[in-house]
Amino acid sequence: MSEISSNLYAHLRQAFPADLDAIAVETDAGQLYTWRDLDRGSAVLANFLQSLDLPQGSRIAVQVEKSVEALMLYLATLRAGFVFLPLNTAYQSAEIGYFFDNAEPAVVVCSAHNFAWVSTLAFKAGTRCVLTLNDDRTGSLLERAVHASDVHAVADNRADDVAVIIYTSGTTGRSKGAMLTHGNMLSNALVLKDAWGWRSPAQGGDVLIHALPIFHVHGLFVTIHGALLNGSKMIWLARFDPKVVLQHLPYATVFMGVPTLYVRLLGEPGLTKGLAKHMRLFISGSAPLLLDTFKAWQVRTGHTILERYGMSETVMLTSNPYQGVRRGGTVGPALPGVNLRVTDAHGAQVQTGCIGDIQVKGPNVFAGYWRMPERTAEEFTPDGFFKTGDVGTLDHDGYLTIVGRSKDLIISGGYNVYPAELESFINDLPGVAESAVVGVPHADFGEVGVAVVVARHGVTLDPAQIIVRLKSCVANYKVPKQCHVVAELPRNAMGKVQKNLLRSRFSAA
Ligand code: MLC
Ligand code: AMP
Repeated sequence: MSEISSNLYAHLRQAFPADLDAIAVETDAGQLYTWRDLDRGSAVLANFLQSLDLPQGSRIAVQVEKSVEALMLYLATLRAGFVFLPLNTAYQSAEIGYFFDNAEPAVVVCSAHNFAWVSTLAFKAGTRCVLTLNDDRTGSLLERAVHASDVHAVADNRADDVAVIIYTSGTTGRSKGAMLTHGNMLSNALVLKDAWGWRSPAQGGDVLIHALPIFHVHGLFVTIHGALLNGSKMIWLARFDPKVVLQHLPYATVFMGVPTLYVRLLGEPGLTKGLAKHMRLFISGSAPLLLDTFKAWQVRTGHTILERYGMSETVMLTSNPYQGVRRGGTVGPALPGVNLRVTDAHGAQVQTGCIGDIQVKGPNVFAGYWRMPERTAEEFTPDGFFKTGDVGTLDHDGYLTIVGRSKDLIISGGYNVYPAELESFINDLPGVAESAVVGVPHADFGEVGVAVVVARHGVTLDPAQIIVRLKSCVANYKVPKQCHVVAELPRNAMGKVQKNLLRSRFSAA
């Protein structure tokens, strides 16, 4: 038997059910896509991409609304052996311009309504081809690809070939592109298939409700690879709407969400044990799940949420057990194959129960930051462990509890917001002397940013105007929900801003 290529798509394709005419994806608009549609649609797009005669390793940057065609474009990029670069639809021109300059994508695909400004930035960065893809199956990508063949031989990639670049914002400086290989993602998807007890079609199958955006690790990899690698149907929701999720709950078995999704679902009186009785598994991640939410979910649905932990650079790292005790407030033990340790400031492993930095090693850990060898080296220990920037503690059973972060990061509704990035935007505004952005607790988003700003001598600043200015230059989810003008920022003896004081002062507000 010939050995299967290490190309991730080859493995996903091998897991498609024998009946290719079975439904693979059902959208909330009632569109049905079979497994054959996914295979042929991605083949057409892969052939089209390859017809562009792009150099090996070309980046295909994609900023489009969620659609099944966008999913096919992802699969097409994988199977053609190019590098997929997903971009949040909320990113504005300053953010996108940076990504294009840094990644130099050969192809950019965007929504038609953004074509003017996106193509200007792309051509400036040397991109050869800018195409459009809309969420109603229109756009120049599909028009140009229409004549391509629907038969395609999957590229023969090696496990260490880069498949995806995911940009993560930085605590200092600009965003870094985390390079994930075919091997990183396949190894992780295979581990999760076992760990979460995915039921094969022969065992009755699983049906996943896909309610997340498809430009980050959670909605692009954990959900999609999980379903495809198991031959499981997806109920594909264009956006998260708790009422729509409830309508589909009786026909599904698996749901994955960030904590905000669970909080909003709990706000629906229609969420009952009866409605959730066919469900097999609810999984939460990307941000801390409050114990209150964990418990309220048990009471309302009779299900215990399985919380897991991961990040863009590593895909999934730990998971509460599928069979076994799921402990609220913890993210469970390290997944098989993941070597996880908690260390002190000198890199020595701390005692069980003590708090320290979380470091990891394994086949899932990324290949480094795109064109940033020094930054990559800084994030690894001499013995090859990746420093996650998260702080936690392991108990006697190996369960990890995340207690904080050494990186200055706010996680809002599952999206990462880096204060340093916002502070630099605020500091550039006229009349601003300095600023600090801190995260405060929020009932819906878990945490939100608050900006604290000091005016230049003799200037009167309008906090509302600062928010308006920020909304015009950064993704809307990054914009602080409040802005306060103060006389000065509290500093310690070293001159460092005491963000903890600002956090407690403005939490109540
Ligand atoms: C939207 N807003 C947010 C926000 N989402 N503000 C802060 N944080 C967020 N996450 C803004 C909107 O722009 C709007 O601002 C206002 O808040 C109200 O918006 P909304 O209508 O309530 O937002 P909605 O469109 O419903 O989106 C909320 C959400 C979405 C929770 C559904 O944020 C979401 O899909 N989050 C999931 C993120 C995710 O997939 N993370 C995975 C990362 S991978 P205004 O000013 O316009 O009114 C990862 C690794 C891992 O972390 O381990 O998984
Ligand atoms: P990202 O860089 O967007 O992939 O975000 C990764 C970060 O999200 C991690 O480093 C953690 O700080 C956080 N994270 C992911 N899952 C969890 C979780 N279950 N609990 C707490 N934090 C989490």
